[in-house]
Amino acid sequence: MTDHPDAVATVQAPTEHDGILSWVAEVAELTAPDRIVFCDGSRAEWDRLSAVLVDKGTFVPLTAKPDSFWCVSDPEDVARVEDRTFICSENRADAGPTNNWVDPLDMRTVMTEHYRGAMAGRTMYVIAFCMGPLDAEDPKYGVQITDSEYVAVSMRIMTRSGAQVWEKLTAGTDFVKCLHSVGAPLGSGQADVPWPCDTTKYISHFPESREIWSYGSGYGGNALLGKKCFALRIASVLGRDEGWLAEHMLILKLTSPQGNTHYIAAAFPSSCGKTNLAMLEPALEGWTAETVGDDIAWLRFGPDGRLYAVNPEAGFFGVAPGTGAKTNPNAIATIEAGNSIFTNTARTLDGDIWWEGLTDTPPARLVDWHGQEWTPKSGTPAAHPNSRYCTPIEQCPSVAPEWDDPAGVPISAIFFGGRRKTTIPLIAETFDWAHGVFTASVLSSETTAAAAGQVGVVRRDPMAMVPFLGYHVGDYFAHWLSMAEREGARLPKIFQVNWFRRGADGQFLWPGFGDNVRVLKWALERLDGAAEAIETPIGYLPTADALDLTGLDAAARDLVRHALSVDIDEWIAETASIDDWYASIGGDRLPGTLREQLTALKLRLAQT
Ligand code: GTP
Ligand code: SPV
Ligand code: MN
Repeated sequence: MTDHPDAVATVQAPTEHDGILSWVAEVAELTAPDRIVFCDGSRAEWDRLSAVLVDKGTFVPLTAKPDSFWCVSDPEDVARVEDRTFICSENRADAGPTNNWVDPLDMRTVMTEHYRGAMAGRTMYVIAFCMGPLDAEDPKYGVQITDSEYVAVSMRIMTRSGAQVWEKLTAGTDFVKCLHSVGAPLGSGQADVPWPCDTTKYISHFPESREIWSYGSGYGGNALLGKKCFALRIASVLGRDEGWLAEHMLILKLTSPQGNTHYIAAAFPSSCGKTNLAMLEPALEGWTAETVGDDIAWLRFGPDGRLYAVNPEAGFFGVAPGTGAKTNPNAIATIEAGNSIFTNTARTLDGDIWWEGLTDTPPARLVDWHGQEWTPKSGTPAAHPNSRYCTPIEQCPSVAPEWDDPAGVPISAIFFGGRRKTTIPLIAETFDWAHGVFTASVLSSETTAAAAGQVGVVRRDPMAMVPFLGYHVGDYFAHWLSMAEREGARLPKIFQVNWFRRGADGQFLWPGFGDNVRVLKWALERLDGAAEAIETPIGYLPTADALDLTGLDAAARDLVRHALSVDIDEWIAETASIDDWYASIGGDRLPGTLREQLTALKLRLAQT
């Protein structure tokens, strides 16, 4: 224990790490908080901070679930802000064409003025956290400074944090500096608002110095800096430099009726089905699915040349709408256990939460995500489409015992998917690693409410990572391709999937959710060549009979045939759009292998 004097107050810091203490003092001097609290991550602290949030009117305690709270954000602070997210690399070229870039010195200058006095009237919390298991060989630590109690309690759910981490963060230990302010200083005597934030927002990353500066937002992906900012944007740079991959992927353990276990990883863009697949209840008898992670995977080579996946997080920050007892019973059971925060869902009058898809029919009266009275006649969604639940992974009934294993789990297959009404079939197996990387590099999806901006517009989202890359997308592709050059590498097979293809009537062609196990079953059978496939220009697809459709009726089976079809004209149009995408990356950074893959695809399509 060290008595650390600084400009603001004398605080008992639970560390003697000079780098942390001097940084905390420097930030306190700049942001001028009333007091500094070093978080210990205890239950008592959770109780204390949630009581503060209830007092402020941010949290409404739920009586229907233990230790759980409902809150609504500022209506302008409901999602990630991609146009305000910056990769401030020393050289503009290193951020690449998919990121916003500002010179790091200019960004520091501008943001320093925003931070000046920004914590006045507030408490500054210092949160030590670790992304991934605490006893990992090379644990990745972060320290987040924030002036938001909401962020502090959410970080306690989403990361390994508190006393256990302070203990490990001994003098000289590396950590990522994560600075966050909601940007809403309080004058003396000024009352706080339930959701303080600023209209100006910056989510800035300094990849060379491994720092994150976030200002103006309280929303998850903008404010819980361990998640997208650290575990994806900064970690992608660490992975590039250290020979591993930080990916927007779920991790799932699947066991067949014969007792064969495989671990798979799957990358889908935001709000495109990762959490639901990570928790699926298999529709096929005898299959077991267990959850290792639902949003982020760190993939490293093991001594046997296989890729091992670790979930760097400790909680779920899941999309609420569409989550119900039929679609995702494991998510429902996880939140029923309590200790959860619900943001921008609706609330019932008897102390519970509700959202579209939780039940078939809504309650007669609700408080909606604007805090207004709502009835089914209101004509507006009761919950925001990007409303979220924040809940501990350990409460999930389907959690795999190895979810916290520092060695990770060996990945047999990787799935890339998006939300596409047309073109992309239910499943296709890629020909080899290079073709798999090509397929992932041209992944596309309709935009969702997870990010501010237009919803439903098709965009390229390579590896579902376009909003989360800390460096040049062309270099990232080269890094993916280089995995195959590692001596002794035994890489997973790569598949492409699309749960969201629609018929002429606008209805989904595939039932999705628990039925997705049928598709995974075929893919796993392909690993040892047991399942039937036909070769198409885009990859190997299941024959009509190769998918196990036991229990689906004739009408559903008909739709599956459509979901599996490869429409050559649609694909020729797709390759034209891929030309534009690749042109935007630029010839000097796009690996030649991928350009050759595109040429080969065009040739196969022309010959069909
Ligand atoms: P992020 O947390 O934003 O990264 O999203 P995610 O990829 O984890 O998406 P999630 O599983 O939360 O699903 C988003 C939405 O898609 C929810 O409304 C789900 O109900 C819906 N969804 C998920 N899986 C399926 C599926 O197989 N079929 C259909 N039709 N909808 C699905
Ligand atoms: C996503 O948008 O992909 C999320 C939610 O998983 S957030 O953490 O807010 O980015
Ligand atoms: Mn995500």
